[in-house]
This record gives sequence, C-alpha cells and structure tokens, in this order.
Amino acid sequence: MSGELSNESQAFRYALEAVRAVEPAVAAAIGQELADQRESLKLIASENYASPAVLLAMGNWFSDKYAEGTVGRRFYAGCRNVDTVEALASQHAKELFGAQHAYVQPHSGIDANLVAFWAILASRVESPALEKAQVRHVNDLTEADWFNLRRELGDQRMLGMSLDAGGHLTHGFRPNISGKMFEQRSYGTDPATGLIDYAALRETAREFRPLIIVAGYSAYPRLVNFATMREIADEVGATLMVDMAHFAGLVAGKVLTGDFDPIPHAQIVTTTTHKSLRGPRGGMVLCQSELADQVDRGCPMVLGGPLPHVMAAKAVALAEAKRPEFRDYAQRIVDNSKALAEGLLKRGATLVTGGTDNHLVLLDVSSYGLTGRQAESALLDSGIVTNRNAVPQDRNGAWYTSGIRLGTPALTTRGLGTAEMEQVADLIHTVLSQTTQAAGADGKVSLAQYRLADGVADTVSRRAADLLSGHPLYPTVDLG
Ligand code: DSN
Repeated sequence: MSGELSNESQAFRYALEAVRAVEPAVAAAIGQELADQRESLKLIASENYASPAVLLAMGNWFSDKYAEGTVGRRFYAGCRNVDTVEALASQHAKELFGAQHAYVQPHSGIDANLVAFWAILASRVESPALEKAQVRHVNDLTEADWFNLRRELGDQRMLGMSLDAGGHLTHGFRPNISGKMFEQRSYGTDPATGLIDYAALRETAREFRPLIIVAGYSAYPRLVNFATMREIADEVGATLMVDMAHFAGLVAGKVLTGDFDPIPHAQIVTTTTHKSLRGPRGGMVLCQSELADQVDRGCPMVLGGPLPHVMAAKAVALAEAKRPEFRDYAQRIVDNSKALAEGLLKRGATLVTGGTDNHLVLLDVSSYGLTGRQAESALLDSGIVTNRNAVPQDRNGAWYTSGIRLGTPALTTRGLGTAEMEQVADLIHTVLSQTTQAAGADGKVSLAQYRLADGVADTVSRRAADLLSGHPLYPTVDLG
C-alpha cells in the first residue's frame, strides 16, 4: 500500500479488501454507502457522521466477546479489556454530562428507555412479582409470573409528549411496548404558538397522577424547560425521565444549560449516542445515584449481551465530545438551524412554532400544497435527504404527514456554516415551490404522487453538489 496514503485510507482499504475477499457485494455496498453519503445533502435530524476513530473502534475482536454483567462483576471470564472500555465510557459520560451514574450498555434508544422504565418501576413500585423478575433471567419467567407482573404493575401511569406534538413512540404509545406496559396520557403544545403548554401539562399531571413524566422529543424545534418539568413531577410525586437522544450533543456541548440542561433536573436521562452526540449507533442511561443499582441490572433484565465493540466506540466518541472544539460544533449546529429557519421564513415558508432554538426545523409543507410524503420524495430526487414528519394536529396522519423535519448536525459536522444554510433554504424552497400534486395510476390525485417541474431536480442536484464539494466528507479517507 502506498506510503502517501493517510492512515485512515489505509485502514479502510485493508478492511474492505478483507471483506471483498469473502463477499464482494458487501464490500461494494460499504464503498457505495460512503459515495452516496458524500454526494447527498443530509438533513435528517437524527443522523450524523461519526469520526474515523469512532468507526474504526467498532470493527474489531471486541465484537467476539460476551460480557453480561457490569464492570468487575461479569457472568463470563476474560472480560478485563471489556471492563477497561466500559469503565472509560462510563467515566467520560459522567464527566462530560456531570451525571452521578452512567450506564453505557444499551444497544439503542428504545433499549435505554426500557432500562429506565424498569429501573423506575423497580425502585418505586411494591411488587413481589417484580422482585422475582429481577433475580431471574427473562426467559425463566413462567406465564403465571408474567400475569402477576402485569397485575401488580399494570396500573402504573406514564405522561409523555404526544406524538404529533413531536414526542417519541417509546414515550407510551401503542406501537411500542411502553404503550402496553403503562396506562398512558400525553401532553401537547399550544395550538396558537406550537410551544409546550406547561399549564395544561400541570393540570393533566395533577389529575392523572403518573408514576413517570417523560420529557424529550424527536420533532420539537424549541427548548424544554426541565426545571419546570421537575417542579411539576415533584408536585404529583412522579419521577422525571428525560429522553435527550436528539439533543444530547447540545447538552454535551454546553449549548443547553441551566433550566434547559436535563441532567441536574431529571432523576434519570436516556439518550442515543449517534445523533447530535456523534458517536456510534447505541444508547446510554444517566441517572442519580439512587437509581444506579436498578439501572445497572439492564442486562440481562431487558438487554441482550452488551456490545463491547460499541462501548469502545462510545468511549472514543465521548472523549471527542470532551474536547473544546465539540462546544464550537454544538453551537454551530444551532446557528445553522436558525439560519436555515430564517432562510425558509424569508421565502414565505411556514415553520411549526415560527422558528427554532435547537438542531431542527419543522417545515409545514401544506402551504406548498403538498403532503410530507410528496415533499420528501421531490427533495430526494433533487439530492436533498430529509424525512417526512407529522405536524401538530396533522390532517394527513403519521404516514403521509404534512411536515418535513430538517436537522443540521450532519451538515455542521461536514463544515457547512450559516451562509451555506441560506443556500440550502433556497434549494429546498426551489424544489417545493415547483412540485405539484399528481394523479396516481387510477387517475385520482393521491397523497403520495407528485410532479416536479422539468429540469428542477437536475439543477438543484448540481447546486447541492457544488455546495458539498467545498466540504468533502471524510477528507482523509480515500478508498481508491
Ligand atoms: N428514529 C429517530 C429519529 O429519527 O428521530 C428516533 O428514534
């Protein structure tokens, strides 16, 4: 291999050569994925680009190791190196976020939330069946055990943000287990402002008396006042749980501080590690000391064996997030998001809440006469990757939707700044203002069919490519 190639290029080239020798189609797909990501204007609010160090930390023999249990207390022998990376990841997380305890084993955000739910239930609810479940492997519980567990825990209540106001499925909604574990009620936003209505939330909490109040969102473009949320939780005897998956990078980067930093206010905080935090795909739970013991039972209570290779990558990503430049990155995410919002507003677009204070913008595309599905497809044809999202009181439901969610973490990582966001706003507006609804095969106008005016997709794709060419993705990686 040429001595002039960067270390990263050599590492990835060797890795792909090894894969190609066994299954060339996989090597080709991996290479193509990098090419596709390099060429697209990625505005998916929950995605990012992890560093080469994070990516490389995942591809190794840690993947071969079982390590159920916790640091120094494993159900398998030979875990000393796993202990090293898990302890490091946990220590970095505690220092970075100022948390009393960090559990870095969850494989995803849903897993992290399940760990948190069980920890809250186990520490707050008197239940002999739960005590049994705590000491038995999940597979060893009988049908009668499950019946008793449901009976003893079944009347527990959760109050979470409604889906169409920007909440998440795991906050008590039917398609997720959380909606079956708990009796659920939701709080929403003020229809006039689009902002969380804390007074209504307080009223609902007083009447509903939930065990858990969940704060956090996947499509709310404003800040959440966690001090107020805690006050409400305390008033009704609820545990405040914050799911900060979307904005963990803004908390780590000290953009969200004081009342807007969940760590000092919530008893338990969950997150993914791959969104604005820019780590590997995975989850994490941060909590106050009194919940630590229950949280650490996550595996085997609700998790399969930990993924040591991912915990190694979490340790690397968290070490990166402790560097001063991460704060600059976090601030630029929000600057970019505000610039994108202003660029769209200037062009007459309608934004939920009229703007943004965080990493995302929720564009209501009904003013363009489109559904979210049509807008998402027309943008994709033009080299702009977004995802459709419901807006509050959405008339088109969760599948077709009336909104497009736009997030700036990935483009910020790539180095784009506020001047470029103005151009991105122009590209989005250019596409949407020249897209119309179209008839489906049956001749009827459908919520999915659309027509993009001739030449727009090509022109916008070229402009997007020009914009991206000034900010190469993984500039040190040359796959040849
Ligand atoms: N799927 C993530 C998102 O896109 O927001 C949340 O789980």
